[in-house]
Parts: sequence; C-alpha cells; structure tokens
Amino acid sequence: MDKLKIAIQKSGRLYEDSIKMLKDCSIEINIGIDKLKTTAMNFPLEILFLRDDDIPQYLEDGVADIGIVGKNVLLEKRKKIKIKETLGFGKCRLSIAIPKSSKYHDIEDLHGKKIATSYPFLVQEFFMERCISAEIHEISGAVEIAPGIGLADCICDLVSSGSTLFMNGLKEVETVLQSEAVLASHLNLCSSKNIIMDKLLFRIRAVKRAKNNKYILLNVPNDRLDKIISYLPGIKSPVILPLANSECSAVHSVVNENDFWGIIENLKSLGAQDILVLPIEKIVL
Ligand code: PRT
Ligand code: ZN
Repeated sequence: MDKLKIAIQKSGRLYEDSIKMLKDCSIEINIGIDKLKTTAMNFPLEILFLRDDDIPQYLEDGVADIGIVGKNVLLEKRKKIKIKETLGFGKCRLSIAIPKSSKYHDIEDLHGKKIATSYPFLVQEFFMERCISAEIHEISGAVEIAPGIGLADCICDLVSSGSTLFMNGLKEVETVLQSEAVLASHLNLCSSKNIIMDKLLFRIRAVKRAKNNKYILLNVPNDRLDKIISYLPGIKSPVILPLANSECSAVHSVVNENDFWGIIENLKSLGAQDILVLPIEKIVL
C-alpha cells in the first residue's frame, strides 16, 4: 500500500507542535535516535525530518508529498506548492522594526533606508506594493543586531512576544505578514496519496475544531430555560436533560473558545448554576 510522505521540521520551533498534532490525530510514531525518517505504526504515513527552509523545495520536487512549514518560509521560497490547511501553531508576524529612538510617522519614513532581513522577497514585495524604494540587505541570522552594529537602519524579522526587539532597542512599525504553521502539499499527488491526505486532513480538522471549542454543562431553573437556550450557540442545538429536581434541567452545549468568558458571564447572570467546562478531544461534523 502507498504511504504518504510528510516532511516536518527536524528540530526547532515547529517540531514539538507538529509531532503533537500527529499524535492528536491518533497517529502513533516511534522516533528513532537518528531522526531522519520514521514510519507511523497505525496510519500509512512516512515522516521525514528536515530543516524548515528545505521543506518547500522537497514539496515542489515531490520528494515529500506534504509538509508542515511556517507560512513565512513557504511564501518567501515561492515554490509551486499548495497550502491545504492552516494549523493554528507557530504563530508570529514578520515585522519591520526601527531603533526605539527614531521618529516614525508612516511608511514613507522607510524610503531610502537600508533594511536587514532573512526575507528579501517578502520585504521587496511589501515595499513595491507601497511604492517605497529601500535597500534590502539579506542576512541569514541575528538580524536584530544589524542596526546596532551599523549594518542597516532597520530590520524585518519574525516577532512573537516582541522581547527580542525590545532587548535590542528596536520598535515594531509595520507588519509585513501574519504567519503560522501550514500543511502544504505537492501539486500533483497520485489518487491513492490524495485519499490518504484527505483522511489526514479530516482528522486534523476534527482536532482543530475541538481545540477551538469547550463543552459546557449547566443546571438551569426551568423558568429560565428558554432565555438561556436562545442565548447558547451549540453546534446544532443544545442538549436538555431533566434533573431529579423537577424545577431544573441540565443543559449541554459547545462554546467557542474566543467567546467563552463573555458567554459564561451572561449565562450566570441569566440564572445558570453549577457550570462545568470540559475540553473536547475531537469534533467530527
Ligand atoms: O533549523 P531550522 O532551519 O529548521 O529552523 P530555524 O532556526 O530556521 O527556524 P525556527 O525553529 O527558529 O522557527 C521555525 C518557524 O517557527 C519559523 O519559520 C516561524 O514560522 C515560526 N516562529 C514562530 C518563529 C517565531 N515564532 C519566532 N519568534 N520563528 C522565529 N522566531 C524568532 C525570531 O526570528 C526572533 O529571533 O524568535 C525571535 C523573536 O521572538 P520574540 O518572542 O522575542 O518576539
Ligand atoms: Zn530555518
């Protein structure tokens, strides 16, 4: 039987979350000592461990069928590959930063400036779209020290917490790209590999949906039931169960993580009691 080859980062920021995502999809992997490649035990998947920068090329060439890589790397490399799914981890932004002491009004202030980056293509595209001409200096690491050593006036680099910029006396002034890990694929997978990829995507989406939602159980006095139900989202419609105390009912529903606290506060003020909140493992629609 055909196996689908997935490329993931060998070590670094995306490694742990990529492995965890496969495990959350109930795919069992035994990682050997050499960590070059391994085969899943209960799913037709071969895992290749690579440097993240190499993954787009391997996908274009078809050496790997699918891969997990930051959108930032994928767009910078400009390879002919398809994004199949965003994965919700490895979130960061590619930003332009200037010395803290410099004044900044708008992007025109970057005109004619020397900018150090490991993302020359994305930066050039960003400036071209805004008709700004700047001198791009490509460097492969420690971009944040470039202004301090006189190599450039400003930088464009990945930022997550912002502490690296802060520690190097820089401030963020423009966002070039919002990024996160994505699952990308070779353009022309054969039909048997496409079937395996679709099965994997089906699992990934179920896991993603579950992560974004919580299961809530609450007790509601019957005279408040209609009001509370009209307020609750639920995947389709909330479950209502009678309680031994005939004046109350139990309501079960699913609430999106982003709206969670607002909804809970309102439910409480509408008379809901004994609210239990549980994590969800998977949601299959
Ligand atoms: O060895 P390999 O080439 O595979 O890895 P790498 O060293 O090139 O990449 P790695 O592991 O650092 O990052 C892999 C991917 O993680 C990136 O391509 C992004 O998609 C994503 N990611 C998410 C980040 C960050 N957050 C991040 N903060 N990648 C890098 N950083 C760096 C950034 O370059 C800067 O040096 O972290 C620093 C800033 O962090 P804060 O928290 O101080 O703002
Ligand atoms: Zn890299």
